[in-house]
Amino acid sequence: MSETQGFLTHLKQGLTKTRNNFLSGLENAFASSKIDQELYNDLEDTLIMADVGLETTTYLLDKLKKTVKEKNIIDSAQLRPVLAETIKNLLEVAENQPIDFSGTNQVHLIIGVNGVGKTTTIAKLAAKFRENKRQVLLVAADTFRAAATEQLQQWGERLQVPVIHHQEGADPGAVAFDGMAAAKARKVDIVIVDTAGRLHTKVNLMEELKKVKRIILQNVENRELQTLLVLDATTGQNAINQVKTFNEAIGVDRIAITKLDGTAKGGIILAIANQFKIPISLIGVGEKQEDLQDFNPTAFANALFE
Ligand SMILES: Nc1nc2c(ncn2[C@@H]2O[C@H](COP(=O)(O)OP(=O)(O)O)[C@@H](O)[C@H]2O)c(=O)[nH]1
Ligand SMILES: [Mg+2]
Repeated sequence: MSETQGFLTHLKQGLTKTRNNFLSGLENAFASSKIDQELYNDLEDTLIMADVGLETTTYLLDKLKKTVKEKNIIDSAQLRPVLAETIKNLLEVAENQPIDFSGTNQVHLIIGVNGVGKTTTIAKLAAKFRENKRQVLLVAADTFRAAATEQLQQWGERLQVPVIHHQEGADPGAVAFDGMAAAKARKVDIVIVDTAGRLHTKVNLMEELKKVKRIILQNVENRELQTLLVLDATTGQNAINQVKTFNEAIGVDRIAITKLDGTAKGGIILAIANQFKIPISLIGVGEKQEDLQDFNPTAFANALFE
């Protein structure tokens, strides 16, 4: 099997739940060859069920109806590829901006609420940089729970990557400061900063993250700071609010969507692409390292329909 085929098979497997749901909905909608209101209603239900959201579902259906008119389509079988193409075009709007795993001078600030998969994603990222012989430094700025630092340290040991950390409860800004100083002293290529994500003190969290970002920027030198927001696909429409909140407070350069393997509602990715135009760079389709993939709109759309 070629590398591309392997990638596609893996993506399809990861999207099994979403795909099965989506395909059975489509089968139902396209059961009759007639293009009528019932078909549009069924399509609407299918998209809403997949967590595409009302706004984006309406957008997609409007596009479809327009194409049906323009191209004078009368058979529902002809509509299916049009839907696939429309979804692909929508996903391309969130033009993916892949992380340059063979690059240098990068600082990645990883943000997102608790449990979305930040630390796991960091480990996967670090492994990919290591594969490209990049020197990586991890910074444990999630000081809220001791377990968070321990988790990152374990990954550091496994991947043979140094981890800068302080005690539980320490100031995350101070950890970030030490992290940047260590990066300079050790001349590492890539710095990845883990952060806390507890939600019950949202205002404090945002203030804390702003401070971490400020301190990184003050010590960034010739490195480029890039903020990656991690979202959990299983949280559904709430992910939309998370993008809004984090983007307004911190600014988000890239989005990673994890746990697409664990949900039938992978359509959330369409809602995010349509509503924010922030590049979706990475998707997580499982817990293993190879389960973190560069997001490819065409492959994703194909994986949904095939
Ligand atoms: N199924 C699945 N689980 C994931 C994925 N990414 C992360 N997880 C799991 O989600 C849980 C929380 O991850 P963690 O990285 O600790 O989240 P954090 O609190 O944001 O740092 C862990 O059990 C991970 O193994 C994914 O893409 N798929
Ligand atoms: Mg964590």
